[in-house]
Amino acid sequence: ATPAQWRSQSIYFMLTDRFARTDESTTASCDTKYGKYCGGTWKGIEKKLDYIQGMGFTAIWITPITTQMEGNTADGSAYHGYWQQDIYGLNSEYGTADDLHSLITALHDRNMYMMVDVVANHMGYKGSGDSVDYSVFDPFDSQKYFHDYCKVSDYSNQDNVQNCWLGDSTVSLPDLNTEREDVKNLWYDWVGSLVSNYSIDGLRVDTVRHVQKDFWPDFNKAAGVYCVGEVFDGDADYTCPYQEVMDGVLNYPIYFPLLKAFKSTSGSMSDLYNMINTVKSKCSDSTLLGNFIENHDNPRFASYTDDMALAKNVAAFTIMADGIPIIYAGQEQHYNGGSDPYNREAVWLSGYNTDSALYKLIAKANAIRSHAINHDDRYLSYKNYPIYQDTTTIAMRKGYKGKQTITILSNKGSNGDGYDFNLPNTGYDAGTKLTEIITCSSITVADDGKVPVSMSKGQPRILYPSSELEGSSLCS
Ligand code: ABC
Repeated sequence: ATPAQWRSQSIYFMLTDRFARTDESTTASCDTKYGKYCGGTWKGIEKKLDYIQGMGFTAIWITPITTQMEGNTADGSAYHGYWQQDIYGLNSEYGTADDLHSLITALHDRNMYMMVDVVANHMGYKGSGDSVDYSVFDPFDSQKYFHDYCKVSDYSNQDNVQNCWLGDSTVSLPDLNTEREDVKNLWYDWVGSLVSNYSIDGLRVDTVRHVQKDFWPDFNKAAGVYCVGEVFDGDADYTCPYQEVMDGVLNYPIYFPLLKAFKSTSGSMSDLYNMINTVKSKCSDSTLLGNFIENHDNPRFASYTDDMALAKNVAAFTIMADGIPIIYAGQEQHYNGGSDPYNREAVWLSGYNTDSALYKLIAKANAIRSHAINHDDRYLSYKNYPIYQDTTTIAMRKGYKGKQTITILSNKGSNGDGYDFNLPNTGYDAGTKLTEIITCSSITVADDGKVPVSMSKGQPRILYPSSELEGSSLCS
């Protein structure tokens, strides 16, 4: 699928090993601290597509599928999929090629997309960087394909970031010499075949900042589908330029101020307000970025605060702002694991509860977003912008006049006092009847054009013109 087709999607991201098992167990133990395989499979995912679609997701992103380093180490095993050794084989722990085909067919039958994670920067080796037996790798079976061993040690030095190795002395990540023509061509051929063999719709590309920029345009072209790259850096001046070499990047610039604004009841709204504008001006297309507040590399949101209202607000932001929403499996169950590996809890242990507060909030936000998209084909290209802030509130608008959504977020938290205020700059005409989507209450725009908003217990608010809701089951 193309970038334009991806723009309207909403992604549910999961570690294949941790989402669902073929036996559909909801009790199989999975102690994150050991870093071992817990038994999640592609068949398991296929059996739980109702659960995913029930939240309004239209796509899934799964962790890498290639054959991995075997065995266990002090750093755990390759259950996450980022320690590949044979790029042509599949990780048999997750199932067979038939299972993967079957999952993708099942997604396509539901008009959903499959995004697969790919790693071109490195392989994975059980042992230190100076002890690698290169013959275990397919196809990169000789030292000549790799950069000389040195450790990534200085993220302010781009040569060091690109030419040295990630990992540690227990599991090293031999860093491919992606300047070599043969290495480039092997990757471009590989990615084209992978996408066509499995009918993959999009790719999440790992460690993009660790490979020289000029490697990526041809990689993205060879893939022939939307690619979203991981550039783990909060500086928009650093991260946005990667959108010149790849369709999209994960929105790390927003991630940090978003987290800061909502992880406590005293976070800064102005940093977030400013970053929305910064990203819009520095990235070539903010509507093709991947928005998230959780992933497998960072502590869960609920590890900072167990406040449900704050968790709802960040989820609402992720879905209603510019870009493609990405929710990390387990976020909807308010999982609260800390840093890697504790943030990789098995989702089955939640019993796939569809009554959880966040499951329902995410479903609502995805539903109003989809409705707004289907209702106005220009909705997605309208760039979201912040229209209001005070010390605990931020509001933003997306969409052309008469069909815009207004999202109002608060970091007062569940114990926050109720307050009313008149929201300016929404663009709605005086007298317009609005529906507040979270509570399904009605509001009329005042004569002066301001919207009387009633905030309570730190809950988010999403406004939309009531007359435009026709054809939607929301609040009917
Ligand atoms: C883990 C732990 C190790 C532990 C080991 C057992 O397991 O990290 O401490 O010892 C995979 C596995 C991991 C495993 C690693 C290494 O491999 O999933 O469990 O490590 O063996 C991607 C994937 C990630 C994956 C890999 C490797 C890459 O999403 O799951 O990890 O294929 C860097 C990379 C980034 C990578 C990330 C984990 O590490 O750039 O690609 N993610 C700074 C740097 C970032 C750096 C980050 C974390 O630190 O700029 O480039 O990411 O090390 C902000 C700044 C940021 C800054 C942050 C910390 O602060 O703006 O720039 O990020 O303010």
